[in-house]
Amino acid sequence: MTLTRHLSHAALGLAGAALLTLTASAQARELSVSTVLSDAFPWGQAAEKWAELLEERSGGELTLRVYPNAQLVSGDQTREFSAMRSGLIDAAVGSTINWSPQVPELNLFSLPFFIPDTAAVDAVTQGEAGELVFEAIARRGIMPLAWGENGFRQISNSSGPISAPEDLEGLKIRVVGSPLFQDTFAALGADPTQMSWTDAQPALTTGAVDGQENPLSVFDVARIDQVGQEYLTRWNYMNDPLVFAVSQQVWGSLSPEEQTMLRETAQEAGAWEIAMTREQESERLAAIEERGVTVTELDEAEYQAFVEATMSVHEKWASRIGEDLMKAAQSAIDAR
Ligand code: X2X
Repeated sequence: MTLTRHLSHAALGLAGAALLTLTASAQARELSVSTVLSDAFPWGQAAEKWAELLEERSGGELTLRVYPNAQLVSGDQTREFSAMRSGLIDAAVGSTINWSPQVPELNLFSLPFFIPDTAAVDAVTQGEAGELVFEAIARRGIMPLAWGENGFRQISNSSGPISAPEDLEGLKIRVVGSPLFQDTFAALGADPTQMSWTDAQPALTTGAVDGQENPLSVFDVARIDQVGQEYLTRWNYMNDPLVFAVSQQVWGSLSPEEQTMLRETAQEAGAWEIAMTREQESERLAAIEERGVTVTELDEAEYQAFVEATMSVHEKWASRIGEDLMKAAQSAIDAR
């Protein structure tokens, strides 16, 4: 065999391999999934779990690629929902807070001191209220598939313990870019300032803000204690559920089998992540205390003072959330 023939055989082999790869990738489909937090956090792990389960279940025919740190929206987490709707992002595991500017019903979860414990969270998400919330998301062009959980949000700051609304007086608090938070912290006498998570860490480091609020897992993993946040109050003022979702364009392009796989794997990943987040709560608290953070717990009277100070937020937001949804949520909480 001459050298030229050798070469052309080799070239043919390569072309053949390239062709095979092309055919395989034409059949297999990869969807982009946006998250705000990476897989160092339960939130990012939830998305990775979803990807892992789906790859396995579909035999690699339908896969997910996770893009953390809200990178598909240049860090602007409150644009994630719109980006999914416009087709820039296929799917997301997103926070109810970050999507609430586009889906006002999601403000239900951000109402201060409304959903007080995990039993109440489950009663709301797993019942009629949860269905109404999913319908509200679906009406805006996104197919919701399952619930996850970022967790109960606790307040921290650099200046002193917080056990009464007066302790928040004048404190500059970084809040998420959702208008309800502005109202809650203004009602408490603080000075709220909206910014993305990407901007929050430098703002805490430089002291541009005095405090922030996030679940224990975020405080722990992001080492918020290292940016001067020495005081943390466990006030469970709101829970931040996550929603696994996919754009309706993408949903409509999937076969019924693929739709079932996508939904079931999201539900499994969500249940797995919720259980893990809740189980880890006490270790996280211990780790945070060990690092020298002063943790404040509220007694019943102290808690009530916060409830009363923020009642105006409920009055203002109930109609935007919707009366039927408010009623469904309230009766689920009462019956838990
Ligand atoms: O920005 C935050 O505080 C975070 C990471 O918890 C959310 O995306 C809601």
